[in-house]
Formats: sequence, structure tokens, C-alpha cells
Amino acid sequence: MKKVFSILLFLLSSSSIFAQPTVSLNSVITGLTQPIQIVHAGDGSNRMFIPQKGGIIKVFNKNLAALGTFLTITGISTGGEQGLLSMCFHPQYKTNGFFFVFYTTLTGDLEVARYKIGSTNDSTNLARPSSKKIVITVPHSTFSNHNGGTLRFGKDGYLYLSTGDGGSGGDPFNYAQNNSVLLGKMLRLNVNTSETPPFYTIPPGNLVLPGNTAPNEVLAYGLRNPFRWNFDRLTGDMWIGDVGQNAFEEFNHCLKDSLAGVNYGWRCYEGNSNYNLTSGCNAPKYKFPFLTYPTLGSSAIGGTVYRGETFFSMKGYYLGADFFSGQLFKVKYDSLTKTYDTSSQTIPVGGIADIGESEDGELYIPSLYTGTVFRVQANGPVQYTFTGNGNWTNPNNWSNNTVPPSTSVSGSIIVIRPITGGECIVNVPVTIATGTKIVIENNKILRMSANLAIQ
Ligand SMILES: [Ca+2]
Repeated sequence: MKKVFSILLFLLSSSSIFAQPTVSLNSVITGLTQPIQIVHAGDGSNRMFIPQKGGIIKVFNKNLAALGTFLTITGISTGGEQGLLSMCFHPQYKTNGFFFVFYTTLTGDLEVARYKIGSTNDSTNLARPSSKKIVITVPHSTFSNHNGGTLRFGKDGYLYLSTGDGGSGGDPFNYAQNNSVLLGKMLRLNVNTSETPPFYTIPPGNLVLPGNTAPNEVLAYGLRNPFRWNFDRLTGDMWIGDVGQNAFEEFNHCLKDSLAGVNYGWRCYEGNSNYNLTSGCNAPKYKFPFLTYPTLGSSAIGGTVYRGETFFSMKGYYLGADFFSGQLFKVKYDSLTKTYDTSSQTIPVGGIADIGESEDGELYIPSLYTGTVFRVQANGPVQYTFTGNGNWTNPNNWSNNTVPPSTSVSGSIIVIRPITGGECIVNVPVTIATGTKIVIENNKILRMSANLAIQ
């Protein structure tokens, strides 16, 4: 009886209290060479920037039409896990033109460099290679694997960088638990946009090593290979995918106000299991993952919380994936009960390098293997948003180039949000499906020059 009760309890606790979304993919960009991340500039342009592992950064307009090469980074190592790993834009990029890239050097070290877009005579879709300034170099020449790999700015304006444990297997030098070494860490830097070094200082709140009075670059530690992680753009929470050793892949979630001083456990722990407790494992607290799954030639790829407005069923869900198998985890965090409601499905993508977001919060997945970028879509009602000025049937006037179909899922919404001073013109007979809601935002105009038949 006790056993039956346990099974029932398990079934109850693992069932979904939310209606879990079913995700599908739409191929939107093809022909890339090892795309490794999806990035936006946060400058209102809605452009998409795609770093490729070999060092070339491609740029696309808001309709995902190619605008060319933004920057080519040379003098980097690109074999195995090495290469151009990520980029991010300064929070004031629109006015100062600075952005940052993270790559492995020819000797295997981890390096962050700062670049600037061209002068006023140049295209804003073309960065200046000569503007390069090396911000920080983290020694990593012993082994080529476990480089970490994601750069981002936080809501505090500081630059965050995840580093791997230095490579080989099992963290042989116990770097991840040693805070005098910048490997196996989440680093945090206060970047300086001056033209002369130093290009960063240490922000308050970072770790202070024993015997020191001032903090160093380390914000959090105990990570193995945090290749992909992201902030929740709404809450500022941190979500990290950490690649496992031989047993468990893991996903970690840290609340915005609890990011400093966290010990994520490696190499003492792999997932929730003991791994190597021989030294340095007496820290007062560890933060364990909210989700693990077995390592079977797998690599956890930390994703993003969906804060886009198109797919209602996916709103607020964190998506993380496995690089090799295409297993996709869909996680809803309940901040009241502090519980995670999780389901998974498999998507047909090999080499999932990132689950990144566009400026408007939609999610995209680049395949390192095939050079394709997929838009992440979900089942259920959809929001169609008019963001241009003029004709109803011009896809460019709609966010994501999607004109509302004459039949759509019940509960779908059409939002009229033309550019300032603009209007949406219904210039062809349009039939709006039963159950669709229309929202015309403040002081915006919906003008008829053709029939709008509402069933
Ligand atoms: Ca861990």
C-alpha cells in the first residue's frame, strides 16, 4: 500500500498544473556556417545578430533579410569547443556604439574584447575591426574543452561572463571551487567605455577572497561548463544550463537578488549526486539544479524565458534543450509555491547552440550542424500585431511578417499598434475569424478603405 501511495504521489507531483505548450519550429534563416547564438542590439532596430563559431558575425533586419557581415574576428582558435562563442551589446549601444565578444584565443585562453560600430560615415551594419580593445583574458591553455561561453549585461549594468572549469574531465585541478582562479565561474565586470585601459573595474558585491579586503571578478562559482545561460528579461532571474560529466546534465535557476556568492556545486556535486568530495567541499551552502537529466552523450543548453507576446500558451515558460538529442524542456516557475512545472518534447534539430531571443522577445534556435535558424512557435491562440503604417496585407507591416489569417484559433487577438503618427488601413476585404479579439492601442487609428467583415 505504501508503494502504491508513493507512485500516486509521484504521478500527482509530476503532472502539469498548467496546460503545457506544444512547440513547433519554423525555418527562417538558412545557409549560415556554424551559427552559435541569437543576439539583438536592444536599440529599437529589431535586427538579429548571429555570431558564427568561425568568427564571422552576420546581421539581419527585422524581417530576417540578410544585411551582410557585421564583423569578422580573426586570430582565434575554432576547433572542437573553441571559437567565437558569444557577443552582447552595451546597454547604451544606441548612443555609444560599443559591443563585446567572447572567444578563445590561438593559445586557448578565454578572452573578451570590446568593439565599436563605425563612425557616422559608416553603415551601422558594419563594425570597425580596428576598434578592438581586449577587456579581459582568462588563462585556459591546458585543455581545449569547457570554455563556458555566454556574455550578457544584467539589469545592474554590469557585464556577466560564464567560464568553463578549464577542461579535460572531472575538473582535475579543482578550479571551479577555487575562487582565485577565474574558471568554472560566473564573472561580473563593471566595464569602462574609455579609450584607455583598464577597460573594467570590479563591481561591489563580487566575492572577497580570504585574506583580501576587496572583491575580485568572481560573482558565483562551482560551474562545470555553463556554455549557455540567460537572464529573464522581465524578472532579472538567472537561468543556467551546466553541461554534465558522465551522469547528469543540469539546469539552474537563481533569483535576481540572490546571484552573488552562489556555489553551484561542481566538482563536489554533479547534478544532485556526489562527484568528488575529496577537497574544498565544506562550503556552507550549495545551490542545486531544479532539473537534471541523464548524460548519454548529452550537453545541456541553457535557454530563455519566453516573454514575447505572440504565443499565449508559451508565455512565461523557460525553454532549455539538449545539444545532441533535441530534447526540449518547457518549465513554468511558480514564484508563490517556488515549484517548477516541467514537460518535455523532442524537436528535430541537431546541434542546438542556443535558444535566444529577438528584440521583441520571440525565441529562435540556431543549428550549429545545419546552419539553419528556427523560430520557436507554440500551439493555441496567437497575437497578430500591426506595427507598420498602411496596408493591411503587407507582411512587413506585421510583427514577424505574419498577416492574420481568415481563420485562426479561437481566442486569438489582433493588436493595432502602428508607428507613431501612423494608421492601419484595411485596404482589402478582410474576414476576421469568429472569437478573434481586436485591440486598438491608445490613440492609434484603424481606417477602412475596404470591408471588414466580422463574423
Ligand atoms: Ca551544479
